[in-house]
Amino acid sequence: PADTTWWKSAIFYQIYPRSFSDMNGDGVGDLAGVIDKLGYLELLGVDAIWLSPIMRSPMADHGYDVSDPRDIDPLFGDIAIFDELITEAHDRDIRVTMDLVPNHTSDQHPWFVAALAAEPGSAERARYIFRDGRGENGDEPPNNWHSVFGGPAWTRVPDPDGSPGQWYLHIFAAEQPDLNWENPEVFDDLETTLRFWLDRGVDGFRIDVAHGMAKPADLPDMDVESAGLLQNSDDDPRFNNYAVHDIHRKIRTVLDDYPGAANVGEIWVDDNERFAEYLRPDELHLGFNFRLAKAAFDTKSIRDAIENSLESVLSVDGTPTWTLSNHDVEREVTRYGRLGDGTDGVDVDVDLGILRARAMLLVELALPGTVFIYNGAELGLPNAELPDEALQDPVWERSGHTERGRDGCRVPLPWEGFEPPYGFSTTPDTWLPIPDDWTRFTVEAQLEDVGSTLSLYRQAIEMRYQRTEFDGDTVEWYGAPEGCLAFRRSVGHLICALNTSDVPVPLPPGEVLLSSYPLIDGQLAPNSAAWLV
Ligand code: TEU
Repeated sequence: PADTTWWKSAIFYQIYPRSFSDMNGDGVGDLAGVIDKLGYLELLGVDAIWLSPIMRSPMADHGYDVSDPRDIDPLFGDIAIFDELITEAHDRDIRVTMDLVPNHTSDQHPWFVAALAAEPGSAERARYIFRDGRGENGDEPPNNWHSVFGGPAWTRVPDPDGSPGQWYLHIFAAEQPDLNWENPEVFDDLETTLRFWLDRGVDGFRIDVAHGMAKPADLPDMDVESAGLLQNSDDDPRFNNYAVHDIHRKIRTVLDDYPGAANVGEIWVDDNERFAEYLRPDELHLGFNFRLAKAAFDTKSIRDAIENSLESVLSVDGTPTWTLSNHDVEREVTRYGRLGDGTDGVDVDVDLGILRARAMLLVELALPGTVFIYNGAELGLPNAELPDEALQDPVWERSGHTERGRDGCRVPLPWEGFEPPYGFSTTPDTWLPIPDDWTRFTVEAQLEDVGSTLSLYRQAIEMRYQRTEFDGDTVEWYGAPEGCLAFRRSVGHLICALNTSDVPVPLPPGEVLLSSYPLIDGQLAPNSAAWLV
């Protein structure tokens, strides 16, 4: 706790609790499983964990639909085991941050249950966003907003007397009604939640949809053409409304009562200046930046992502963050291994994807700032191909089975052995099936193999050069051959070179510390990266 700026250069490890480690044999990961694997996380060398939601939830969106924000869902454990996790993690110098979902609640949250039972215009309804419908009988949604998961962002509910009534807003699934952040009760309750967990020793939060929350009072139609189904347009009225900054300032005043606690916001905002606004000194400590995760494996995309990320935070003295994947996106191995259009029957070359993901981990860990590693990335896991009947993500249902959703990156982790469930659980009946050819991805197999992706992660994390406070350190670019990039940290002086071309290329001058693939006659191999000093 003495070190209040640890988050400026930390390596966070994102745990998707359902899929990390299952100790009670129900096929779903739990907090006892996290405690059991703390030794592994220490070996990996991470500074902090971020737990995807573990609060009480009916699990319509696997915990991103919270029905009691101040309790642990029984699927994962209870408050006592959570307290034990905090103590044991802190004993190992691992900080614990948790996901917080302030944009919406579950439809089973007592507030929403009360809202449905109450009259339109009541105080109960004023905690959510209820509106009359358009059209003659109010049977059309109040505006044209889409749910991010597909379909309209509005659902109609009956009045208490049973007659057709108002509509409520849900930017995500219908089971996730959006809160009305104009209502002071909403912040007061969030403050109680923040203090509840901070008082137990939590080191901060990952704030879900941190660019959401505030909605424009008149709820204007969105431009469906330009916004599409995703919320990445900076003009999308569903997101990035200016009043959201007041909310972040209020949250910050609470955090400031707990020195060393830090928040990272999920901010899908492309514009550099608008992104930077979230990182002003009285708002969020950190903001997720998805540029690297969205960049293709080519040097122009990667360099643009790095430059934009740096530019957007350095203007406000903020800390850059880097992430290659999370529980919402396709795993990097699959992204980078994607070949043409799949018409020849093979659309992903997993081995190629692994080579490239190994190269990118060296790029990511060479950059100044904070890194977020999604569980399983350190094993080089690809997305799993799942049969239709296994799919659970609400995206699958809501999109009318046109989008397969995010289950493929959420499959339980393989720990040991030669067949599913690979030590994840005692039951083979895991919540999502684990592919039966994952023996080479297990922790056990990779710990023993110095050439494994896990070993590369461990070496890179241990060697990561500038682990001191981020103090304006940035990157200086070198001229590099076609298909390559190379940069040097201005303070740390670590050099990183990446070759995305299909021929070996000369390295910048320096002593090679680490490479993602053996050098070829002293040159950097295709699809590889190296660190030098
Ligand atoms: O994600 C918000 C978000 O921006 C996602 O909609 C993202 O664009 C999408 O998943 C891509 O398919 C957060 C959580 O990370 C996600 O898991 C939740 O489902 C969502 O909020 C709702 O709480």
